[in-house]
Amino acid sequence: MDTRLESVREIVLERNPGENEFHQAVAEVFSSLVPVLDKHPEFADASILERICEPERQIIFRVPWVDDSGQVQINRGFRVEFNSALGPYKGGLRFHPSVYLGIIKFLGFEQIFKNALTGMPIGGGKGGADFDPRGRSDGEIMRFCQSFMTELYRHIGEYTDVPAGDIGVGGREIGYLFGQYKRITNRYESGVLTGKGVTWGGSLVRPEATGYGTVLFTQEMLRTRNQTFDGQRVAVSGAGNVAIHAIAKSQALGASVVTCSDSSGYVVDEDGIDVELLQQIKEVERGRISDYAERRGGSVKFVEGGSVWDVDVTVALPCATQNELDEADAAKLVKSGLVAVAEGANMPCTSKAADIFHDAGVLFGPGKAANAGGVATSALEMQQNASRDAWTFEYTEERLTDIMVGIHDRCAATADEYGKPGNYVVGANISGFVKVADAMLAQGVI
Ligand code: NDP
Ligand code: 2IT
Repeated sequence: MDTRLESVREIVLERNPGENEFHQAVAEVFSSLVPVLDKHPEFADASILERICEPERQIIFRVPWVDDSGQVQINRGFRVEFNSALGPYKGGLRFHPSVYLGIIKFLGFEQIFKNALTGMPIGGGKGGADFDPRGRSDGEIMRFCQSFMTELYRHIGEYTDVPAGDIGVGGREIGYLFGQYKRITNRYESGVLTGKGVTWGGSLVRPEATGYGTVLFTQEMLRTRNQTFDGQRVAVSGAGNVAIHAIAKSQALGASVVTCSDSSGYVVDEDGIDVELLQQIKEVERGRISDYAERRGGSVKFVEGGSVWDVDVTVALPCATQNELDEADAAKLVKSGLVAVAEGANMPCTSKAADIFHDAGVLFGPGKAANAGGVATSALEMQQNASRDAWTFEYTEERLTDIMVGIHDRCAATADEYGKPGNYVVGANISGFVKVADAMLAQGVI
């Protein structure tokens, strides 16, 4: 790595000990930036790299709540307001027991460049808690969300910071969070959160947007090789919001999706995943994919503890969590004839896995481009809230499609410009970074 980048990376490692996922996300972006610094020495002169790696504000707070047995529980809440060069901080909230500052900072850092790529006026932020929603009653979820918002409310606002969902935070949680914000502030400030219910300020297509967008981005990558989704054999990992809608859109475009997974294992369904049944089990009953295999019967197989990437496919869409696909998985997929990978999740492929895909000539769509449809549709929700309007499904999906095609084309053009044709990692990192860096330069040393 270049000495300018290496010295900043060392500062990041030293100042943020133990935050491995954050270090990984910084290294991934930096790996693309040498030609940018050569072309724009003014960025290094103004210490843009050092500044962009230091969040503008980091909030860590106690979240006390009472469980159904009357026991007091204490969790740790986070909101990292990373960069506001392009607009109010924007990014999801994750409730998962693995959450700590390093996870929230990796996600917030990614979000800066992802949001820039969408072309919408949104900065980057992320938050969450080390709360495990699994097995908790509806009442416990509500009390947790209310306690979380009792601190968070003072830091957010439609012109300041606009949270949304991520792992463990969906429509139900956004409802409880919004209710508490409204109660404390006495303001019906629709634009303070996105991912709201459609009857009270939410946008149509927001629930589908991340999964749909990932597939639309993949479709554009396939198009550059005169291929389509029709007839592809697809592996999707995860069984949550992103996975379910990635499965639905892949199927609508003629692909056969044969897998989904959760943290206990994966399912292989050679007839194609029954997405309605999966949605019923995951979103209504809040069950597990082992229930799916049981209910679907026939030749459907549930493999406990196994890796979903053991299944031979032509398209892989990792939609569960970070570092879920490593170099061994990548090598195996390449050997069995993989054509394309797109990251529905944030940083699901390790950097070595991504290198293997690139070396093998597999189309590779990095998360900050491929999963940007979710946050882009959140920005469309903010637009609807600001104009007190509600768009149709068709119109909103058309906007999402235009945005995903735009992100694809911008990444491809930037990769060409910097001499790396077909490298969407280089395209996404450079295109996102330059936009934010230009705005930071214009706004002075802040
Ligand atoms: P959900 O909570 O709806 O679903 C998460 C899924 O991933 C579940 O099937 C879960 O299984 C699995 N999973 C989570 N953590 C782990 C883990 N440590 N090991 C194995 N499996 C795991 O979340 P989303 O679908 O919203 O998010 C999935 C990914 O997409 C995340 O990386 C998120 O950051 C990213 N993303 C989400 C966006 C959105 O709009 N929601 C937008 C852009 C990216 P289990 O139930 O067993 O934990
Ligand atoms: O990672 C992401 O982009 C999200 N979880 C969505 C963020 C948002 O503000 O919609």
